[in-house]
Amino acid sequence: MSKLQIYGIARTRAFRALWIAKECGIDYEHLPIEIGDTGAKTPEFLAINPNGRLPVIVDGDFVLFESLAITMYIAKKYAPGRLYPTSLEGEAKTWQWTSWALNEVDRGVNIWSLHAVRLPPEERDAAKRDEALKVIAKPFKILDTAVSKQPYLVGPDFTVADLNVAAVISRAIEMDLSAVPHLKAWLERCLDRPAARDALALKNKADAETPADVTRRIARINRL
Ligand SMILES: N[C@@H](CCC(=O)N[C@@H](CS)C(=O)NCC(=O)O)C(=O)O
Repeated sequence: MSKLQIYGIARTRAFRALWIAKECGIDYEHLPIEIGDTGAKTPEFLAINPNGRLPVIVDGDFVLFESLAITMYIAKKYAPGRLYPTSLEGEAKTWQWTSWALNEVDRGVNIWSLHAVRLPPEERDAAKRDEALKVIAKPFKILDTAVSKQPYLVGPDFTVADLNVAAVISRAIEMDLSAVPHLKAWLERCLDRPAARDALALKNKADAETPADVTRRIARINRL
C-alpha cells in the first residue's frame, strides 16, 4: 500500500500535518513544496488541491485539504482513543477547540509573528503588531483558564485538540506570555513532545531558509 503523502513545506500549515503524523508514528512521505507559481499553483498541484494552498494529503485514493481537518482525520484513523477522543463529548470538545483556534487566534498570531519576527525589521508595522496583541489577549485568557483547571484541553491526556490549538499558536512561543502563565506552561509542554520537536526542527529549518521575498508574499496574499 502507498504511504500517506503530506504536501507542503514545513514552514506552512503543513507543520500541523507533519506533527500529527509523527505523533501517530505512521510511515508517511513528505513532499515539501513551496507556495506560489513554482509549487502550489502549478497545474499538477491544482489537480490535487484546486485551492492552490498548503497543505493537502493523499491517503491512497483519498485527498483532503484544510490543515485541521487533516490532523483530525489522521488522529481518528491512526490513533483513535489515544490522540482522537472517542466519546461524543470528547470529540465535540475537539471540534470546539479546533474551530476556536481558527476563528479566535490564528490570524492574530500570524500578524504578530510577521510584524514582530519574520519580516525584515524595517518592514515591520508596529501598529499591526500591537493591534494583533490586543485582539488575541482575551482569547488567550480563556485558553489560560482552561488549562489551569486540567493539564490538557479534553482532560488529563494530550489529544489532537491540544495539537490543533498549540500548532495554530505555536509562533506565540516567541511572545511575552507572562500574563498567561498556564497557557505558557501548556504550550511549552505540547511543543516539547518528541513528535512536536521533530516537526518543529523541519519548520525552523524551512523558516531559516525562507527568502525575505517569500515572507513579503505571505504577508501580501493573506493581507496580514
Ligand atoms: N485554511 C487553510 C489555509 C491554507 C493556507 O492558506 N496555506 C498557506 C500556507 S500556510 C498557503 O498555501 N498560502 C499560499 C496561497 O494562499 O497562495 C488550512 O488551514 O489548510
